Amino acid sequence: MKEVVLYDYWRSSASYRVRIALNLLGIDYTTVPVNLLEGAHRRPDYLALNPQGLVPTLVIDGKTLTQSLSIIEYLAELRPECGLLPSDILDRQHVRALAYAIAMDIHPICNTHVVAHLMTIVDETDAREEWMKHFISDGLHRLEAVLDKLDGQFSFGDAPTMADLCLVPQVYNARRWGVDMSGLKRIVDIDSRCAQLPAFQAAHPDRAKP
Ligand SMILES: N[C@@H](CCC(=O)N[C@@H](CS)C(=O)NCC(=O)O)C(=O)O
Repeated sequence: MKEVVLYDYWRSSASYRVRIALNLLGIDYTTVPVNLLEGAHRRPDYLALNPQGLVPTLVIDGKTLTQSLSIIEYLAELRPECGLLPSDILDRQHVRALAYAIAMDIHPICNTHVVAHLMTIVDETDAREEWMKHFISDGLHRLEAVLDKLDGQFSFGDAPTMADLCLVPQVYNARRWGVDMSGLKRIVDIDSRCAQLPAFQAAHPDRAKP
């Protein structure tokens, strides 16, 4: 396999998802930090790679891949035995639904450029914190209600799937913004189970920080 390169930002949850996936699959990769705070994702060299100007971007097998979930699905299809997506079509739908509840319902409204725009149209200095806390907490409580109906050690079943790859970074983010996690027992339990696994540990922002 040619060199695998992940363009990421240490605190980006979409990048964190892909780091966990690569670690779980045992794929060696090097990272190129794209500093969102310095606007590196809007510079021409990065836009040439990822015209959306978002992280992550993965270069693998000589191909340039964008969008964290489609990258994870690519890896899952490349290595079906890894179990990131279940083999059963209905189980796969359930895993995608859990992953999308985070990646499509919570994450986009809490993205850097969204909240940066909010701060240009409101006067309250604490609007950013309020916004993040509100939408992350609301989204996680809805997800908790779904997870409560499912058994298993992880989000879906007894091994990590794409759903956990989305959950763990979102929980990291929730804690960072001071979301009260007390009503989210199932989520907290799954997160601490994942935290025991080396693939999740190695992907943690504290380890990814340049
Ligand atoms: N749907 C995309 C979202 C990627 C995304 O929004 N990444 C964030 C970091 S987590 C980003 O690049 N934000 C830059 C910005 O908002 O300007 C994916 O899953 O890859």
